[in-house]
Amino acid sequence: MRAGEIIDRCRTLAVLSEIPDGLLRTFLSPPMRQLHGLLREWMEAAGMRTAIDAAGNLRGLYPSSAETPRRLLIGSHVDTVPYAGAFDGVLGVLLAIALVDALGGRRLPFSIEVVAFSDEEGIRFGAPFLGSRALAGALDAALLGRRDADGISVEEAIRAFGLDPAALPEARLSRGVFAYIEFHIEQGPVLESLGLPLGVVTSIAGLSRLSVTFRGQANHAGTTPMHLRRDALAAAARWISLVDRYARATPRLAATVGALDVRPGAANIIPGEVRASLDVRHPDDAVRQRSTAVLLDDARRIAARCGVAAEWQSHVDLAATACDPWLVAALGRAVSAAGYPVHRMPSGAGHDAMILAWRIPAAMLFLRSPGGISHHPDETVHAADVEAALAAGAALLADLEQRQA
Ligand code: HGY
Ligand code: MN
Ligand code: MN
Repeated sequence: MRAGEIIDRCRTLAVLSEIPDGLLRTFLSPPMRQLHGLLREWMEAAGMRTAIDAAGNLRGLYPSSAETPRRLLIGSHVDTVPYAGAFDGVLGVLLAIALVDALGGRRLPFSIEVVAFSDEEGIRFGAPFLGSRALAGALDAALLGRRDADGISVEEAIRAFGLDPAALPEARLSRGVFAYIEFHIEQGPVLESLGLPLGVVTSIAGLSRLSVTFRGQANHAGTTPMHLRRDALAAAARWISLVDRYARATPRLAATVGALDVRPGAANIIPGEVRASLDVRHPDDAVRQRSTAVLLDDARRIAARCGVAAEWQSHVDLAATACDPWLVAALGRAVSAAGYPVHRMPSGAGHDAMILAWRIPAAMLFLRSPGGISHHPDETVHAADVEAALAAGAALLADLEQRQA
């Protein structure tokens, strides 16, 4: 399968959306069923047996040449952020299917399992990595009890999709899985700035995600004098500009307020309550934790000055993750064997690989992001870079085959 067909498949999947004016596909939403239908077809055409596990992950198994539990896992996620591009996540699944397809029925001394994770972005339930957590045995009761905007819990969503939460233990990684590889777009400007097609990921930045709520007093916008107001949005706005200033002054820190929910939300009412998201990333966990604590302390201090209250809830606190050194070296060898320059680099974005790394060796190969843009409809890839990733992936399989034969 050539790069053009892989890109076409990504664009075919990109129309399977919950919204009419862009791409949004969340955990076990209706478009996910259509996506499973297409991916199963493509997986089965490549010689895989397919199944959907209790967490909604679609899994394709390409058997090995002999009776062995040894298995290589290759995958990525198929859910998206709102108004997403066509490649974040799905490209990794389609590259995995193409690598199996390229074997043309030839069996390796290990089986290959391709996995399309049901939820990595965490958009529906505010908690990311639900799919890969199921493989790691970490989709716990607290997560299963989280509710979406309609009050539906994760567990109820699983049942509504026709799956059985009681079968979650069967979704766990099988005993013989020896490694996880994820192909993914870089989602940033580095490879493009260096003029490189591929990047071998050495580590993944740690990730904190919280919601910060400012509570003041809704009141009439025309009759309430400025000095008598307890304006939740005015306080939040002061804090948000401080988040931006603090992050710009802290090397390698990324801090983002990406979502604001303003209540009651009318032009002639002083905002009584504002719920702000806070996303903090850094390669060093101590810096990330300290920065998060400073920003929350600032929220409380600014709120007090504005006569409002501030409180917060943590949703994600994931440690920075080192990719497996042996796999990083093997990916480097494969990229070189495929005839491309080897560039090692950290990942600022979070990925399912950081969850799989709790249980098995995990590593990633990045493809250049033209324009350095992602989580945006303009996200794209070069066909030549998809060809490069296919060649490197085939070289990796050959290397693993030789070492295990
Ligand atoms: O947010 C992230 O880093 C990833 O896109 N889920
Ligand atoms: Mn993403
Ligand atoms: Mn992604």
